[in-house]
Order: sequence, then C-alpha cells, then structure tokens
Amino acid sequence: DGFIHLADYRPPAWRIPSAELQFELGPDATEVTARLALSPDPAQPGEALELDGEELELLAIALDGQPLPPERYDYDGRRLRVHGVAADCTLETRARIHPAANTRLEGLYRSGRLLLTQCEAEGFRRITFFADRPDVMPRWRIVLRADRAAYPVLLANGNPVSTRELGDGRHEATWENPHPTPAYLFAIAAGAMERVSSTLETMEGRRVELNIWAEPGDVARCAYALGAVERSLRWDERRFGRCYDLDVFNVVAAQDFTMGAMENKGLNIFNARYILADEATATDADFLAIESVVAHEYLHNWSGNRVTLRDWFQLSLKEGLTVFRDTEFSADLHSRALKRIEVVRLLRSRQFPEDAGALAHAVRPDRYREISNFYTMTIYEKGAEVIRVLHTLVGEAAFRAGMDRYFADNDGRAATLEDFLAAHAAASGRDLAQFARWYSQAGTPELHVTDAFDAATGDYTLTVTQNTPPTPGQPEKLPLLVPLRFALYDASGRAITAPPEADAVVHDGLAELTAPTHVLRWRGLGARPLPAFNQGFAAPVKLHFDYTVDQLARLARLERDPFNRWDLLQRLATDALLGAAHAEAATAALGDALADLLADASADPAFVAECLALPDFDTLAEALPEVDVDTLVARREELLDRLAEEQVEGLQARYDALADAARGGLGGEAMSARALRNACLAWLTRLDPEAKLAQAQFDAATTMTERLAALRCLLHFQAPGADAALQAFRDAHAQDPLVTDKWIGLVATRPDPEALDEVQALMATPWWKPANPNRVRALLGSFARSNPLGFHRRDGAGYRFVAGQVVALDAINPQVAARLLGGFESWRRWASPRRELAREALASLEGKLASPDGRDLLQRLLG
Ligand code: BAL
Ligand code: ZN
Repeated sequence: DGFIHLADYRPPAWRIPSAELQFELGPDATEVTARLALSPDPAQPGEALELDGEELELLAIALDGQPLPPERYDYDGRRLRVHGVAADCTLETRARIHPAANTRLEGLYRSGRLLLTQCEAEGFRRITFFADRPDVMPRWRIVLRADRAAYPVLLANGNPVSTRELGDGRHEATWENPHPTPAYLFAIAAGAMERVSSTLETMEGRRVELNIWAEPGDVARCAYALGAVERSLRWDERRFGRCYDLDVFNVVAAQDFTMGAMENKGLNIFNARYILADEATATDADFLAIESVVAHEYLHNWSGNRVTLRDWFQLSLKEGLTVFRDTEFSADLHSRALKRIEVVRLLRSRQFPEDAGALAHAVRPDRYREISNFYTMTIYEKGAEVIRVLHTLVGEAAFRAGMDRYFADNDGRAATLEDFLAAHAAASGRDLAQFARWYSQAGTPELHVTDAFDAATGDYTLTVTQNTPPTPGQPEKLPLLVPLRFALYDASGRAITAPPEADAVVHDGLAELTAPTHVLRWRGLGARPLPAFNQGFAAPVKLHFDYTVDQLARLARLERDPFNRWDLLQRLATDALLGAAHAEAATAALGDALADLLADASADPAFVAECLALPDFDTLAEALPEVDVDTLVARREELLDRLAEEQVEGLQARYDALADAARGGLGGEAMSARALRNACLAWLTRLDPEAKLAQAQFDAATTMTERLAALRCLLHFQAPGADAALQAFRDAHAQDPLVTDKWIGLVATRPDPEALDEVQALMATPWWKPANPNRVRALLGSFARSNPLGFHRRDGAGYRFVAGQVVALDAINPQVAARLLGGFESWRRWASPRRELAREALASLEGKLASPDGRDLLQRLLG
C-alpha cells in the first residue's frame, strides 16, 4: 500500500559520525564528493549498508580509499547498496547533479543567479548519497568551489573556516558545522549576494555576526528582517533561556522557494517574500508576517535543530512547538489579543476544515506515504494549540521548567513526542497519558454545554459533553483532556467567583474535562447567571451553547478581554448569517455592537478592524453540514451591505479621524490606524458605485498598505477607475516579482465567477511563471482557496481548470501542485451539483499524476 508506519521505526543500522562534502559548483552541472565516516550499530550487526540517493549520476565510489569494483555495489536510482562491509569504514562517492534543470526546488537548484538548497524533508538525497533520515546526525565539513565572478559569496552551515583562490578564476570556501545535524538541515547558498549585518553578544558571551543576504538590488529591503533576527535572538534568551550557538547566523532571501522559509543550521534560506520589505512595497501585514517567520526559523535553532526529530512522524514536535514559540514571541512584542485573533481565525478557516475533511490526520500521524504532504495546518497550527493546552494545564512556570528539561535531556539528540511528554510530566508532576491523545486522535473536538437553573433552590448546573467526529481511518474517538475555561456573571454583571462542585478537577476558572460528560454545579444562586466559555480560546474545540441574542450581546459588553469580545461578535455574526431563527435579532445586535465600537475612540483601531471583519467563507462553510456556495456568499454580502448602510456615518467618521495617525511609519499606532481605515474603506466602497474614496486613497497613498487596500476595493467592486489603477500599479512594480504577486492575487480573488476568465487570460501572458511557487500561489492558490465564486463556479469550470493545472504543475514542482490539489479537501460537503462536479474533476486526475505527492493526495481525497 506504500505506507510507512510509525510502528515500524528502527534505529539506523549505520551511523555517520562525520561527513565531509566538496562541491564543484556550476548551474548546469555540479559535482559533489562526499566522504562519510560509517559505523555499524553494534545492536544491529550484519545489516547491509544502504544509502539514499535520488536521480544522482554516480561518477566514482571508493571504500577506505580503494575504488569499488562494480560487483561490490549497486544503485537503482533511489538506493545505493554497498556489499560486504561490516565494520567502521570511510565511503567516498562522487556524483553529478543538475541544479538549473531542477524545477522541483528540492536538493540543489538555481534561483535567479543564485545556487541554493532545500533539503527538508527528503531533498538531501538529491544532492549526494546519504542516510537521509533525521536520526542520522554527523558533524559536517563543507567545501564549496565555484567561479568567483559568478559566485563571489559561498555560504554553508556552521562557521566559516577558511577561503582561498584556486586559479582559473575559481575560489573555495570551507565551513564547519560542529553540532550534530541531520541532513534535512544541510544548506549551501552561492552567488552574487550583498548583505546587511550586525553583531550581537549572546547572554553566554558569544559574539555573533548576523547577516541577511539578498541579490544586490534587494539588499536595501533587508533591514527590517535583520531587526527581526535581533529581536528573536533576545526573546529566546529572555523567555526560554536559549542562546545562539555559532559565530555567524546567515539568512538568504530567494525568489524561488517552495516553502515560506527553512531553518537550516546557521544558514536559514527564506522565500524572499518573508525577508524583503519597505513601506513602498510591503504591507503592514507583510512586515508582521516577516517578523514572525524570521522568529519561527530562528527559534527552530533549539526546537528542531539542537533537539531534532527521531523520524518524520514527530514533525509537529518541532513545528507545533516552534509555532507556539513564534506566536508567543509576537504576542509578547505586540498585542497578545490581536495575535490570538489572527491565530484563531486561521484555525477556524483552514485547520478546522482540514480536520473535518478528506485529508484529516492526527498531529502525530501513524502512517504516511509522502511526508511532504504533512506540512499542514494540523501539524503546525493544531500542533501549536496542543502545546498551548499543555501550557494552560500546567501554567507558565511548570511549562518553562518542562521546556528546560526537554532541552537539557535531549540536546544533540533526535527526540520523540514521548521524550517531550516525559520532560513535561517530570517537571509538572502530572500524568500526561490522556493529554497525549491530542496527538494521536484527528478531528476537532466538539463540546456541547447545556444549563439548568432551579429557581426554588438556586442550583445552577452546567452539563458538558464532548465528542470528536470520525475522521478517515479513525471511526471511534476517546475523550480528550480539555481545559475548559468558564465564567459566570450575575444579574449585575459581576463575575461569580465561588467554584462549582464538579466531577472534574476545577481550578482558576478552568475545568479539566476528561470524561464524555461532566457536570458543574453551583448552589444557592439568587438568579440564573450568564455563563461564558473557552475564554482566550484555551482549547481548540468547537463549543456549542444555545445563547439567546440578548445573552450574547450582553456578554460582549461584559467581557473585558478583547479576544473574548471579538469572539462573541464573531458568534453574533455567525448567528446573523446562519442562525435562521434569530438571524434578524443577531444582525441588529451586531450592528449595535459595531456602532459602539466605531464610536469608541479609546478602542484600539486594529481591534475594531478585526471586529468589522466577519467570519470568512471557509469558516462559515465549516459550520454547515452541507455548503450551498451561492447562498452562503450572497448572505454574507447582503449582511455586509446592510451593515455598511447602517454604519455609514461611524465608518466615515473613523476613516477621516484616523487620517493623521495613519501617516506615522511602522509604529503600532500607525499600523493600527491604517488597519481600521482600510476596513472602513472596504465597507464604504459598498455604498459608493464610483468608488471615489478608494480612488482618492489609491492616488494619494504613500504606503503599500494603503495603496493595495484601495486597489482591492477598485478591482473587487469593479469601479470605473479599476483598469487604469491596475495598469498604473502593474507598471510601477513591473520589475518586482513580490509586488506583482500582489496584484495578481487581487485579480484572482475578484468575487465573480468570471474571475476564472481573467485568471486564464493571465496564464497566456509573460506574467505567468509556473516554475515560481510564489507566482503559482498568487494566481492559482488564491483562486482555488480564496475565490469561492470563481473556484466553485456552478458549471464546474473552476474545478476542471484547477485540476488541469495540478497536472501541469505536478511535472514541474510536485509540492506546489499537491498544495493546490488540497483546495478540494472539503469536496464531499459541497452541495449538488458541485460535489459531483468536483468528484469528476478529481477522477479525471487518476493516472495523470506522476509524483508520489500528487498520487498520495489524490488517493486520500477520493478515498
Ligand atoms: N521546516 C520547514 C519550514 C518551517 O516550518 O520552518
Ligand atoms: Zn517550522
């Protein structure tokens, strides 16, 4: 069946204590010589020596300095087997690879004039012969040789050791990485790059040079990213006591990159979109994303690199943990509530649907066919939420002690989830056996809460039941350990602090649910209280409680924490859109709440902007058993139109009042002002067929944040000035691929079935660059994921189009193609005729996808 199973794990039969690689770099052909010290595991004597190697041209092979005759080895294009070795030895191979022809962007490839690598998860085997698994961790010496004129800068993992001239215009640089490091963290980068730098001294007294490298024209836009590295380094020292451990930390920006960025030891390689920024070309959201991705990769140096993974089933052990760490970083540096809102929006719009769809899988899956398909919302975002659950259960002090212990016990090792849990269990004194089910059980848990009040006795009870719906391969679910936060408010709005009697552990306004049903009981209350739940979204669950509209509106006023208020307004908006019985009342209450917020000059404008952003299509769709796309989109648009009309004065007043504050650079206040002004602009443009305000903002904008928001309004509302504005924007940034991606994304997401025609038209222009992952995501990814009316066209043309592009892209970059195919994950819930049309589009792919990535995903989708 092609599956690799967690239960089949065996330690490597051969260890590789040290590896020395030498590269003769060239874009068309690169020769890689690898000298590996090999040592058999004494516990597994007699095991054959087998190394991974994919599409390598083997030029020479020698064992302990002696060339190997052909009968001593075989290589089938995937595995190299060396026969008749049983003891410590040195294997030397020389292989040729072809970077410029490598459109998969895995292994060594060319991006612009740079040569660079991407190895996670299994790209290193496309560079040289090796045991390409994370539990094989040599110390590395890397020698790079290249033509000096074309490749003046030669970077690799670790510390620089020496450089020298070779004659013939070639030069050489040697790097050493003294930390045991798996091959997926290997990296080199070569080419004409410039840098911005600074030097810091770590808490342990190590002087570290920080460099951000980019192609010469881009280096002026690297300063913000450099600052983000400095902030990340300091934050990890302060909050987790973790110091950086090499003399240099290099970061390279690349225009062609499949992922967002990569945490290679000492040499992070980034998608340029997460490095390059200035106010004229990047939005405020881009700046914040850059800071958080820079932090994410930096923070991997401990959670991923110093302590790495035993096997790929443990992927969330580094990814969920590092997302948890980077969100804490952002929350500590900026607004905790706004960060939480951003994360919860992402969970609800993307991870919950994944967990409810054809591709659902556990945070630690127990089998996979292609690991590339597991860099998912569940591994990353749900994985981070599960860490947050642990943090909530044990508290900050015990959590920190558990992390210290995890790092101390596993430093330099390839760890498992069990190692992580053991460290936290020891530090907190808690049994984490039931908590661990969060890792093995897929699906989003649902909590149903009902209440009862006995006026005669004053007894108030909350009954909480939990269940997790079945997911592919997991029909039966067990109860999870869920920390349920709750509060009760009395008639005067005061919190009732008396703890309930409960058949669950209760502390600090939190009940630890462990069973299918729990009852919390308060005695002798004077009147029926108003309950509130899951404040701060402490548990990543769907919580159902049958509030009246009045109760919701009242709670939204009582709650002081901005996240909770936002969450209650989202709930009101959901009721206004989907709650047939009291939709009208919910709409009115939502309108009142928004009017109050717009009138409240003391409210953080960015927070008000979040409240104006109603739940998106995906979030709403996920709450429905069956999705009727046209009805859902139409209802949402109607609600927005109506609210805009009702709030027009408040919107205009806020838009005008914030004009000065919006002009102030990258400070929080200015960003906040721009966020609310742009939210107001989008609502106001609904009432303004000429889009005069948007046109004026577009013409006068001094920042990309303002200009792009105005352009979106002009394009999406088809304003008279839309075409001219688009052309002006396009021409002004024609040389900048990242800004070009922005307007392409706007065209692809115009909410109209005919957007498909424009997407197809763009594919016939030079703007279409199918080998560039950012461009594919801008055009096709945003069409399939963020244009419900286009993708879900009634005639099925959107599905057929995307399916056709998946075939074309599968031959270029299978990971990018597989991502696009993931847009079908919820197809079974799409109402007829879309379900049938989607099934046909998927079925048409059978036999047409060559990559393991595409084939695995298609099988799971059609499952
Ligand atoms: N490890 C892959 C990129 C990231 O999550 O940092
Ligand atoms: Zn990561």
